[in-house]
Amino acid sequence: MHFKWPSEDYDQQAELIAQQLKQAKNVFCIAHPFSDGDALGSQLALYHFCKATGKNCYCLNFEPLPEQLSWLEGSEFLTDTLPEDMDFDLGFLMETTEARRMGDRVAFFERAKVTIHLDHHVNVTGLGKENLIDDKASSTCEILYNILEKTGVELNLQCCEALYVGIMTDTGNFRYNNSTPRAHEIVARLIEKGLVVDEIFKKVYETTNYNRVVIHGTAMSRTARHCNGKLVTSWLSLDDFIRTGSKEVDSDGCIRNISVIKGIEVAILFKEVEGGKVKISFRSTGKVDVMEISRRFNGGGHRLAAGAQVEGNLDSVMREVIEMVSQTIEQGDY
Ligand SMILES: [Mn+2]
Repeated sequence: MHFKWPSEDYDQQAELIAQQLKQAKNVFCIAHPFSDGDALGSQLALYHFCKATGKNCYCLNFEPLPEQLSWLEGSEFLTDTLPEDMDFDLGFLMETTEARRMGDRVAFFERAKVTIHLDHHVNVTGLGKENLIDDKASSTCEILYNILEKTGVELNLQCCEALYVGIMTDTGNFRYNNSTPRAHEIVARLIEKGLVVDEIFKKVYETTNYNRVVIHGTAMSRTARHCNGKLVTSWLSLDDFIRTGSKEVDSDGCIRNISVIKGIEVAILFKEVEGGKVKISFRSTGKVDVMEISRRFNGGGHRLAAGAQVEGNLDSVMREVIEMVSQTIEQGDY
């Protein structure tokens, strides 16, 4: 079941989860692999809330954090195991569209007496005993805020900061159309608690490294046009990452650089990753439903931003995807 804020159903569900959280003693949370601001923000906000209210909270995370996020307080307590002898009252699954994307980490979810799934993606099946999924929410952090608000507990600065980073990054700095009145309302409350927003902005967006600039430049220099300029693409190979000494997280945001070209409908970035696989990121400027396209490659996401990961070599994957998307655009089949 999906919930839409504001409604009585939403309110009741948020209240129910808030009560369960208040009563819980031992809590853990998992989010999707390769944390973004919303995945990590929602985990750490829950952590700070639990810590402040005398609960144990374990934030499971299995990959290195991007530098732009690793400064968030609580990041140092991320873990990849749960204590064997602990009974967990609640296990949260944040920001996860489907179990398949979670791999082995789904096994952790079974350790909790009650599981709770929070998410804001489209067409997400609730994987928890309790779910609060609202595809109109700006972010998972917004949904978590709505729950924490119901507890009546005053949120501390670290919790507010984590929630703010989630909402800020998922709304593209309050520019995308998910920057709803509710998102702004929540952010206003968070700022009231004393957040220094320009410092947060600088840490997230203006702390870059040389490798990042070089890998972005590499992707930009390979921008190619197809379909009379309605489709633009670029690519990065494993060799590019090795040659420039950059990691995959350094290429985050590359697709934004190429999707700002006037007149395009779709932008695609192909990234070769370990294990003979290619990661594909899709962006639409409005007309084309790229979530629908990514589904054809077993991916998912949102209507305007989606992704997939497929097996195959970079050249052949690129050829196949570009041809398919070109046909979709030419046929006006979207
Ligand atoms: Mn999100």
